[in-house]
Amino acid sequence: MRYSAAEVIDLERRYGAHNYHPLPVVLASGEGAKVWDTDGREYYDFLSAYSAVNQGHCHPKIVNALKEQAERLTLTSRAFHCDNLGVFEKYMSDYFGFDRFLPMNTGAEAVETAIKLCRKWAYQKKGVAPHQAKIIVCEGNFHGRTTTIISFSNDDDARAEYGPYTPGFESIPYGDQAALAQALSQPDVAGFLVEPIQGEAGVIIPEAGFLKAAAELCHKHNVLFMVDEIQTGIARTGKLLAIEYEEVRPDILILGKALSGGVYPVSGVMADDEVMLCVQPGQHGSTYGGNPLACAVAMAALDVVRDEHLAENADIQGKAFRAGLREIDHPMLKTVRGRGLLNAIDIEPANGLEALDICLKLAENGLLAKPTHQHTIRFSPPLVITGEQIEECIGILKKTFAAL
Ligand code: IF1
Repeated sequence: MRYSAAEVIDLERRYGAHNYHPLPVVLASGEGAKVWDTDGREYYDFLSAYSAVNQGHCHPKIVNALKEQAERLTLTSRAFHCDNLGVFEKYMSDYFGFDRFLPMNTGAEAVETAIKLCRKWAYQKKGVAPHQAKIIVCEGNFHGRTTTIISFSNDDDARAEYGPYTPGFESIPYGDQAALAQALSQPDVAGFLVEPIQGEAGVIIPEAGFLKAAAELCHKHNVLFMVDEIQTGIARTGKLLAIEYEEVRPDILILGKALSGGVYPVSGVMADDEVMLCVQPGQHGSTYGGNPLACAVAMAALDVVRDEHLAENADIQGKAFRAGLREIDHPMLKTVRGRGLLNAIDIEPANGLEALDICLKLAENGLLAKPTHQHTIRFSPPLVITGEQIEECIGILKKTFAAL
C-alpha cells in the first residue's frame, strides 16, 4: 500500500469533487457478505453498494466471466455486431418474460430510456399531440441523477439549482390510488413511473394492492405502467422482482445495479414488441450499452441468482433479520420494516445521538450501514448472507444498541 487510509481520504478531499459524504472507512477487498479495510479490519456489508452487490462481493463465477470475456473482446460499439449480444438479449427475454431487451449501462440511463420509449409510444401508438406527453411519477421518488430525472424529484438536495427543468412530469403522493386514478384520467398521459418500494425515501412499502390497482388503472387509461426495479429487483426483496408480490406485469421493466452483481455497470429496459419497436435505428443508443463484457457479466450474474436461490435466501434471511431486530428493546429504535433483505429502521434521536452516530458505532463493531435521510438506517446485505451470519449481525446490532 502506498497510502494510509487517512491519506486516501485526504486525497479524495483534496482532489475529488465533494458530492458525497462517505463513512470514514477505506475498503480494500471483499468476499461474499464481507469487506475488509486497508488495515485488514473485517466488516459485514449492509449496504451492498446500494443493492448492486446482491450476489456478494467478487463472486468467482461473475469475476471469471469478466476475465474470460476481457481477454477476448471488450467493446465493439453497436456499429457492428458482437457475438454475445443477441445471446444475452434472448437470455433476458427468457429470464424475465418480455419480448425484448434494450441494454444501457447505469440505472439513470435505463430510466431515461424508459421515458424516451414511453414518449415515442405515446406519439406513435396512443396519438398524443406533439410535445404534450405527460408522465405521472410519485412524490419521494428516486430514479437517478440526470437533468431530466431530477426535474421530477422533490428532494431539494438532488434538484436545487440544476434548472431549467424538463417539463412533462406530474407527481402524485406515493401509494395514493385515488390521486393516481385522477391523474391518469387526464388527456395526454403517456406513462406512470413507479418504484415498487421507495428505497431512497427510506424503504417505503406502499399499501397492499397499490401496484395491482396501478397496473389496472394504467391498462384502463391506455397508459404505460413503468416499474423501476433497479434497487428492488434481482431477488433483493425475496422475489426475483418486487412486483411479483402483487402479481403484476409492467409494460416497461427497468433494471440495473445487481443485473451485473456489482462487477461492471449493466442496466436496461424490457418491453414487448408494441413498445420496444417504436424506437428505430439512430433514435437511441450508447457507446458501451450492450458491450461484450456487459453481456458476459450480466448472464453470469443472473445465473448466480437462479443457481444459488438468492430470492429464496433473501426471503428467509430477511424474516430472520427483522425478527432479530424486533428483539431489540431500545427507546432509540422506533420501527423495523422491510421485505426480503431490503430493510430499514427508524431512529429516535436521543442523548445527542442520531442515525449517523449509530452507523459509526456499528462500523466500529464490524457492520457497515448508511443512514438515508436523517433518521433512517437501511440494512441491505448481499443476498448470499447465511443464517449464521445474520445471527452474528443481530448480535452486533444488539451489542451496539445496548451500549448507546
Ligand atoms: C447515488 C439512494 C439507493 C435507484 C432507483 C434508479 C437509480 C437508483 C430506484 C439510478 C440509484 C442510488 C444511486 C446512489 C444512491 C442510490 C440510492 F439512496 F439514492 F436511494 F440505491 F438507495 N432507480 N440509486 O435507487 O441508478 O444511475 O445510480 O446506476 O449516490 O446516487 P444509477
